Amino acid sequence: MSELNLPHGGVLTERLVPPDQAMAWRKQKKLKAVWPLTLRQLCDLEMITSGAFSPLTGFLTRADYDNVVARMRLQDGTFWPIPITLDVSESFAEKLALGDTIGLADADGALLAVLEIEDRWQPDLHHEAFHVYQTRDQGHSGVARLLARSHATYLGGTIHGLELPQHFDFPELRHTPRQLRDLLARLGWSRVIAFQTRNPMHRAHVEMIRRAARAVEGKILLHPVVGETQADDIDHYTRMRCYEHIQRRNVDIDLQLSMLPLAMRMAGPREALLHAIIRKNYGCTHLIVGRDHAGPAGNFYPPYAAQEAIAQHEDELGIKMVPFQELSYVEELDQFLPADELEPSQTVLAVSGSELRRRLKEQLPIPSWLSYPEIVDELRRTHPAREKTGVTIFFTGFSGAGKSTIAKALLARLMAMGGRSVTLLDGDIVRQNLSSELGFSRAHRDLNILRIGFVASEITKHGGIAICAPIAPYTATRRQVRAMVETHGRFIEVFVSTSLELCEARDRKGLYAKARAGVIKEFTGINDPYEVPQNPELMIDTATCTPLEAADRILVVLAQQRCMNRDHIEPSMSDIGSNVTIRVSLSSSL
Ligand code: PPS
Repeated sequence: MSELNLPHGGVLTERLVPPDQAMAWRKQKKLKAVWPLTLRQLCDLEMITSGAFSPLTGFLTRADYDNVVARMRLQDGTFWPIPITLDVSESFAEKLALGDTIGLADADGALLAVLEIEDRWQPDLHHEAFHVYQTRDQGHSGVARLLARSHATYLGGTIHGLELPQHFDFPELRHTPRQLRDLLARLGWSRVIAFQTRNPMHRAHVEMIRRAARAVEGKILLHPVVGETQADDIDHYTRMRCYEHIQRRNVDIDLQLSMLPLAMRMAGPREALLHAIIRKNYGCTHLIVGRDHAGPAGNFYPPYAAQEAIAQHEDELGIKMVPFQELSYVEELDQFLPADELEPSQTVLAVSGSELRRRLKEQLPIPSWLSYPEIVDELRRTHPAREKTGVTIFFTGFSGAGKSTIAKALLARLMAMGGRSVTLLDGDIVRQNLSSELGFSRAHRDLNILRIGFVASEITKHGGIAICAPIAPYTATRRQVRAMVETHGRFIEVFVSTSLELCEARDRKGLYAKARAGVIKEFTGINDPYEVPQNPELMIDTATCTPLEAADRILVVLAQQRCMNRDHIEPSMSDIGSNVTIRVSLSSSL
């Protein structure tokens, strides 16, 4: 163990208390409140408790936070690039005083740690974004998360860990820093090169670790991030199977695989610095840093900004960087080379990440030089053909606009085509079952829509078709549902734009008359708001088309978006005018 790198700050600050103390904390009544941790916070807590975030002993206090944001240092001068904070709702924070102790629980309510509250403050999140991410642009996924999804109050203080979060996935590949250090020591490794990744690995990555191992005569720690990553990243189960294939394929490389429960911020250079500190805490002596290390989609940082940041702080960090340029495949040599080793006469082949994803989705061939067949097979298993991808068709509009009627017509069309499971979550049906205890206040409407969104996203995840037909009057809630569903498949928002006047004139349920008479309060359009969708995939006014015509227009959009096979819908894919008639081929399945 002594030959491995020392932890950042000199010692591992593991925070787990002995089992008898943990039991005492669980039984004692002094806890002021219990905060249910978000996934991000759960990851951060695990990193603090295990010592992976050494020398942190808890969530940052205000002085540490201010220093870290402004100059990448804790108050005592220790280098630390990213604020690790606990954000809680104002209503939760209001109940607390400095000096109180609160519990921190996982989603099942299991108490994982207690926090002694030393500080409580309202952070300036825009200031934090500007310094940590170098932008306030919400096109940056980390910034969007910080600004749109953080709670308003930060709590700072010391953590006492009662237990580490339970993981049932690949438990043999999950190590605390101490466990990994012990393992590396048993292997007799002293020069250990960490490879950070949140993606599947292909042949270029293998070339990279091979070159790194050769260059510094070290062994490889394959250290994939399996905490919170980007919403559209490939799930870590698939990735882990891919990494295991890499290991089996390359037995000549000394390679240890271990999972890292980090929540990534996609903060580019600052995040790369954090990655270096974490790997140091696990005993590594080197870290591979490639192009765009820890950068989000959208070119927010120059391609080699992370390398420059690490180079600048390498001495103080005490871990060495193995920098890499992008590797390109040279056809004549059947080999990957960095840009500075390429000859102008050579044929360089490249497939971008997005092109690879497209090929997987469209079931197109993946060149053998790019990856190994078993990795392509794994990825194909998790990228079903687009026509088999789950989809949610989400209607929104006034009561009586025609949502349910079109939804039923669409259901009938889809069922007639066969081959897919279709579920209708109609507003009224949901109100009778899933949301029977809810009324029509904003809070209750939001809850109702989020429940529908949850069920729809599960259906979508499993490759089904969910048709939802609530009023869903609020833009922000509809957006939340879209985000939930798009993690797993497609989301088609259909705004049934039938005018309020027509809905009221129809008044099929007699509800408008009651609302006008004041018998029904908070009735959408009469005495409650409806926020018109800005960018729906489709707008349908039932004043100008029949339910079956409307259903057919949706089918065309589904086909255009490749949620179903074009061959099954005929004839015109381009004409989505209100008069379009589409013949559905009954013999074929989706
Ligand atoms: S929401 O806002 O999305 O939660 O509403 P939703 O669940 O879709 O409403 C379902 C049906 O409830 C009837 N109803 C009302 N609608 C709006 N406002 C008030 N106050 C209200 N009270 C009862 C109405 O018939 C809705 O069904 P649809 O199918 O839209 O007519």
